[in-house]
Amino acid sequence: MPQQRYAILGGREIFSKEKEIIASTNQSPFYQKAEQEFQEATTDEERLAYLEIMMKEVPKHKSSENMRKNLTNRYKKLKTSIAKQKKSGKSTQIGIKKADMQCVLAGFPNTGKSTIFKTLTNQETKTSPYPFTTHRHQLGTFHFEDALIQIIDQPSFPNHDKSLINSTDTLLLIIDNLDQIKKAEKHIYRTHAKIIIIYNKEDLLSEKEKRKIEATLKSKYKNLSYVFFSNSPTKIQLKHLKQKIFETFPIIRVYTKEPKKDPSKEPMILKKDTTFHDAAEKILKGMSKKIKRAKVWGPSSKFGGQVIGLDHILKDKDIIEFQTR
Ligand SMILES: Nc1nc2c(ncn2[C@@H]2O[C@H](COP(=O)(O)OP(=O)(O)O)[C@@H](O)[C@H]2O)c(=O)[nH]1
Ligand SMILES: [Mg+2]
Repeated sequence: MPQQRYAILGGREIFSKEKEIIASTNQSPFYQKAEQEFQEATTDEERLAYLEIMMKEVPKHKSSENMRKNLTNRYKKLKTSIAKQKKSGKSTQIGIKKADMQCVLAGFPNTGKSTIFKTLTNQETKTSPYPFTTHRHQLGTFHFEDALIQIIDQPSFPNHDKSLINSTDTLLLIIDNLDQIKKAEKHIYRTHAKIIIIYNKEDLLSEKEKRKIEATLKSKYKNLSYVFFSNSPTKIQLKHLKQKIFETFPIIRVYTKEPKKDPSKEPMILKKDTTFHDAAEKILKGMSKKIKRAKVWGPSSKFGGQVIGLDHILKDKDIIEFQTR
C-alpha cells in the first residue's frame, strides 16, 4: 500500500493535514490526483477548480461527513478570498499549471467549443464557471480509462490565448466548415502541439456532404488527424474522441504492485521510454538503490513475471512488482 500511495502522489511528501484526511477515508484515485494538483496549484482559481473535483469525488457516506464539511469550508473560504482579490483589482492569475496531459480547445466563434467542453467534462460552464481573472479560461478534466486529462476552453479566434496555444501538448481545432482550417493557420502556426481537427455539428450534415468533407480531409489534409463530432454523441463516439486525444500524449501508464497483491488502480503517468530506474525514482527519490528484485507483466515483458533490471524500458499498461531491501 505505501508504494501505491507514493505512486499516486508522484513521490511527493504531502502536507500533514492532507495526510490525515487521506488516511481517514480511502479516497478514489481521482480524488487523490485532484488533491495532488490542488497542492501543486499556483493560483486560487486553480485550487478552486481542483477542490470542486475533490468535492465531486468524495464519498457521500456518513464516515466522510467531516471531510465533506472540511472541503466545503475550504471551498467557501477560497471563493471569498478570490472575490476580494477581484474587487481590489489584484490579479490572481499567474498561469494555468500544466497537467501531465493537457489539451486546449480552439476555433472560430460558435463552432461549438464550449459545448464540447461541457460534453467532455460534464461541467455546466454557465452555472459554475471557473472565474479566472481574465474571465477567459475554463479549466476542466475528464477521464479516459484511468487517465485524468486536463482540458481548457478559451475565447474564439482572434481573441484566443496565444501562449496557451503555443505551449499545450494537444490542440483540438473545432471547425464546422472546411475553410476554417486554412483560416486558422495564422492563429496556430507557432504551436508545437499535436492537432486534432474536430469537425463539429455532424448532425447538420447529410451523408453526401459528410462523404465529400471526408474526401477533402483525406486528400488535402492527409497529415491531419480528424474526427466528426456533435453535441449529442453516442457513447462510442465519445470514447473514440477521448481515445484519440489520449493517444496524442507521449506518456505511458504503469501500474505498481506488491508481491501477492493486486496492482494499483491508479497508474503512474510516465514519459514514453522511461526505464524501471526512473519509474522507481519517481515513486520515491532514492528508491532505485533499494530495489532487491523486480518483475514485469504486460507489453514490455517477454513473459509474465519476467525479472527485470533497472535499465528495463517500460511500456504502456505494464505492471511492475518489486521488493525493496
Ligand atoms: N446543430 C448543432 N449545434 C451545435 C452543436 N454544438 C454546438 N452547437 C450550437 O452552436 C452554438 C455555439 O456553441 P458554443 O459551444 O457556445 O460555441 P463556441 O463559441 O465555439 O464556444 C450554440 O448555439 C450551440 O447550441 C452541434 O453539434 N450541433
Ligand atoms: Mg465558447
